[in-house]
Amino acid sequence: MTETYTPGKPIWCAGCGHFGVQGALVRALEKVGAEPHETMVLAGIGCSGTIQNNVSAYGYHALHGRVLPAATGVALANPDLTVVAAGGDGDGYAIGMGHLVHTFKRNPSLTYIVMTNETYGLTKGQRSPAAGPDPAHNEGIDSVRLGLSIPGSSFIARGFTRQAEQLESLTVAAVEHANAGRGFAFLEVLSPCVTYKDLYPQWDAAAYDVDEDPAYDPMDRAGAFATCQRLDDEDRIPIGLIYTGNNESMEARWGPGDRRLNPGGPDDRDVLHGFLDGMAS
Ligand SMILES: Cc1ncc(C[n+]2csc(CCOP(=O)(O)OP(=O)(O)O)c2C)c(N)n1
Ligand code: SF4
Ligand SMILES: [Mg+2]
Repeated sequence: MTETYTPGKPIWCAGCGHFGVQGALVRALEKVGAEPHETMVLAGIGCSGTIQNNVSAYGYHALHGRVLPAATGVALANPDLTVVAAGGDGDGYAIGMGHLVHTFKRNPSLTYIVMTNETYGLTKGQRSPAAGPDPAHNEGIDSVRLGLSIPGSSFIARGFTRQAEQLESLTVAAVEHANAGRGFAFLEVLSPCVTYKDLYPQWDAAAYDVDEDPAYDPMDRAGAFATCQRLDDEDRIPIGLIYTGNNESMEARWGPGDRRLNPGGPDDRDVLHGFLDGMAS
């Protein structure tokens, strides 16, 4: 299938940050050696969600906010696939937020890239949860600190489309983390919507690169949280590898071949087959 599939052309406005996210992802997949037939890109709705049309891989356009449960199912069903979920901050931090919290907690081995632009680009510029309620202040949801506060999380990074080389390295690190079976690799990307909310000037001024700070230790969860909190108080935004740890992944916890959501309960594959048999009869 992937041999005959020609990736689509992006439908994004000229200058949209999502081009940079896609470029970094395509280069990262090449670098880690993820072949198209061994890769699946799943995406949410929104301008960002169309990314799965444009990458040479298996693709899935999820229901609004539901990309993470779909991606978790794919990763569990075929652990040999490189699984990349992607979407916007509206998709991931509003209707999809419950799934993000529980995916941090469960720690399945897949990559999730969130293109944050503080707006709903596709539906013409409503405020996203990352923007917060008050346009004058940066009081939006910070998913980096959210992830740090959940003990099961194992990889948290933030890139910026203005920093293309770093974004590519972070994308490689995220995919490698997931492909090594080390758990959920969360990569938020500051990806401005130049049409409805051009944050390039503000984010250029506010970005603080923790990768360049020799005193910053990405293995120290509490230290990472304290640094992110302090930077936020100073109206700065940390970018770089924020946290990496060695928490057990979901599939390692479940054990090979065990697909039961309720330990001791029926195998979910039997439940599914029973359901399908019932539908067919
Ligand atoms: C169930 C449902 N509710 C609402 C919508 C309308 N809708 C389309 S895109 C979108 C938000 C997109 O914002 P974001 O995820 O941030 O992506 P962006 O366009 O900014 O890249 C919404 C609410 C929808 N498609 N489906
Ligand atoms: S509306 Fe905004 S997010 Fe959507 S393609 Fe245009 S610049 Fe990008
Ligand atoms: Mg958005």
